[in-house]
Amino acid sequence: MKISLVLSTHAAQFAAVALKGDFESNVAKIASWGYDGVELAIRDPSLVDGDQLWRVVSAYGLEVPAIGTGQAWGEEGLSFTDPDPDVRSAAIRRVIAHIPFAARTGAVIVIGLLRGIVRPSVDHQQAMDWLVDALRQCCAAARPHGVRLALEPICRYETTLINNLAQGLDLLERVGADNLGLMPDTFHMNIEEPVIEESLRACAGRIYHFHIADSNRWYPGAGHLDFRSILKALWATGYRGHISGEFMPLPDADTAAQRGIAYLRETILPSLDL
Ligand code: LER
Ligand code: MN
Repeated sequence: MKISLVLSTHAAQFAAVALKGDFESNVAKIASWGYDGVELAIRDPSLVDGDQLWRVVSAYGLEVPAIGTGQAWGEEGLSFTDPDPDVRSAAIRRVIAHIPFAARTGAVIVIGLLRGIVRPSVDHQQAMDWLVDALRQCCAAARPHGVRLALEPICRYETTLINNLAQGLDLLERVGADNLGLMPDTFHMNIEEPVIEESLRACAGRIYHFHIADSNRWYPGAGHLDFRSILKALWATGYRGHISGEFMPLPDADTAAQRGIAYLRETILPSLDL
């Protein structure tokens, strides 16, 4: 099982992005700690030099399994379900702008909070219709380039739209695009799923990326999640992509990143007999 770490290309507000700051020195550290890849959180692809990013990441032998898009929500308020049609269009254009770099690196484009959170004034059914329409447009634009998208079920404390994997599977049905899958996140699943392993089993073949953090959103090993059982269930679905660390930079970012990978590589993965 390959392990990656979320890395922002710019200083970001989102607290669970493990590492922020100078890009190349972070990539060098992540590679030296034994990670296989970096999931890049990119607010706006027009503000980064994709050639340069890819040169740096490849020079350290790392992959880019996914691109996170949530900063466009967090920092600019873009969303697929905003009442303002111009904001919805801007969110769709922003996702489409990620396609060239995703095609080049083989990264999955992650749709997390960019879907929006749906305020009480907005009709839920209307928001779902906007979401389905936006995902169809993004998937249609991505398909000719061989690019896949992954929708992340996010817990109730952060959004009212798609909190669990069953709702995610229903959404995939409605969108009807084979380049759209799900990205389960162990932190959110611990809040929303009745039995994490069973929910994962129901998603066999539709998991395109995976986020890992412990129950308290610290690094794996710092909380009470049973990663042996969860990762066994994930493997049994046929998923062979990266498990990507997205956890709080606590007690500090470097310590969290090192302890997380040590726990997974030394304690959990060897016990799975994969
Ligand atoms: C992003 O991957 C995530 O998990 C959300 O909690 C962002 O707020
Ligand atoms: Mn996540």
